[in-house]
Amino acid sequence: MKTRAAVAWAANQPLTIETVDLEGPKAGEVLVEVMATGICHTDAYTLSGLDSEGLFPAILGHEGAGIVREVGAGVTSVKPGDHVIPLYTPECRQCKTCLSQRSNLCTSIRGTQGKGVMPDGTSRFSCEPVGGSQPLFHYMGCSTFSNFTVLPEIALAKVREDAPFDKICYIGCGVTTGIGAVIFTAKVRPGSTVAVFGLGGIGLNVIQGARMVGADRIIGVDINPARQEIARKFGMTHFVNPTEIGSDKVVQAVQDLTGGGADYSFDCTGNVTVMRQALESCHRGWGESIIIGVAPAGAEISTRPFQLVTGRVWKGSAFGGARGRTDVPRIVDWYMEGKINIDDLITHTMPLEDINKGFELMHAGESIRSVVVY
Ligand code: NAD
Ligand code: AHE
Ligand code: ZN
Repeated sequence: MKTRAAVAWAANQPLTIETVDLEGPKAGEVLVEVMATGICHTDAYTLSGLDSEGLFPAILGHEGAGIVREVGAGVTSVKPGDHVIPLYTPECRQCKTCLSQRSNLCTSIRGTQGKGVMPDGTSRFSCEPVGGSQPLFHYMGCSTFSNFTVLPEIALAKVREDAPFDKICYIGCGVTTGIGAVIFTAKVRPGSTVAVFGLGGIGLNVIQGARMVGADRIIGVDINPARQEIARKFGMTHFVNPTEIGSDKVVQAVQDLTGGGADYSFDCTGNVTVMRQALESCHRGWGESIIIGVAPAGAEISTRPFQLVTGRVWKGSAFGGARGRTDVPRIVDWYMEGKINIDDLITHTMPLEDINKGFELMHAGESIRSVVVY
């Protein structure tokens, strides 16, 4: 079949809208009509050429919601008409990691996913830009910047049908990543102090997660002063702007506001200097710092080992530690029950033709989340 898609032909080039050929689902695969997709900073990161797994030409996008249109042989967990959220972290429930119940990092298809192909090693997408059909790479196993896409069955969370696609697409990455990092990864306790570095599409969800679990003080750190107002609305109690006080004063500022250091901190910037600040802002003896931000290929983190010897813990979180097929439908329920606020974080919506505008708004710090509605 043919589908409309935004194609990333090369790093740092605007996406172009193309009519793309899409092969139908093979065994264990599902054809999904994507109804809406968010634009996450990770899409911009890969488009920038700094992703060590970045491949071109590709169809980016990993934060979608849509409807199952066709299933391949042997598919049993979804059927045509079901509403679904694509999962870049699938849940096969059979691999060593899934069975361990100790991590959400399902390994069953991670190898081929990182190579931009389906589990059988081939792509379902191709395009003829200048004559001659050329395969296009899938992205994070999702490619939601295409109106139709094909995914493995294990990479789909079935969700309730009354939930609006243009809002719940954000649960496909940002909402789950932020709230999940609080609930599943850090397991933040009521009454805790929390410091959140980077108040964008992820950090604001960390803040609302921290408020949900009853954190006492929630410190937000961002170089964009415009983030203060919306962060307070989501539960931030104190704001630190590194540009105003000097970035070398940030650690002390968080320690002063938390009686010696935060119980938990979260990096939501992808900047390794900020990751160090987040760790060192934690309380001696027990503070835990969670890295959510994705850093450029080759970047490394550092700190004095004494920071860890004296009890601070450094860990990371992918997709908020959520098990997609199990947890994502629950998070959709939380939204529908009014327990979490998604609407106020979606600051812009646009048709696919304007997708590059969504990237521009992100880079200018003007949007929290842009959503493309097909
Ligand atoms: P975003 O662009 O919406 O937000 C980033 C925020 O960080 C902005 O508000 C920006 O002003 C702020 N910032 C930048 N430099 C800063 C600094 N030096 N100090 C303080 N604040 C600073 O991006 P996002 O969509 O929220 O994504 C944030 C990061 O999380 C990205 O690196 C993204 O790739 C990553 N991410 C990781 C996962 C995961 O599963 N681990 C999932 C989604 C996104
Ligand atoms: N290809 C990247 C990996 C970047 C990364 O860490 N991705 C996160 C999700 S970001 C969503 O916005 C993730 O899930 N990581 C675990 C995994 O298995 O990829 C790189 O840097 O090489
Ligand atoms: Zn993302």
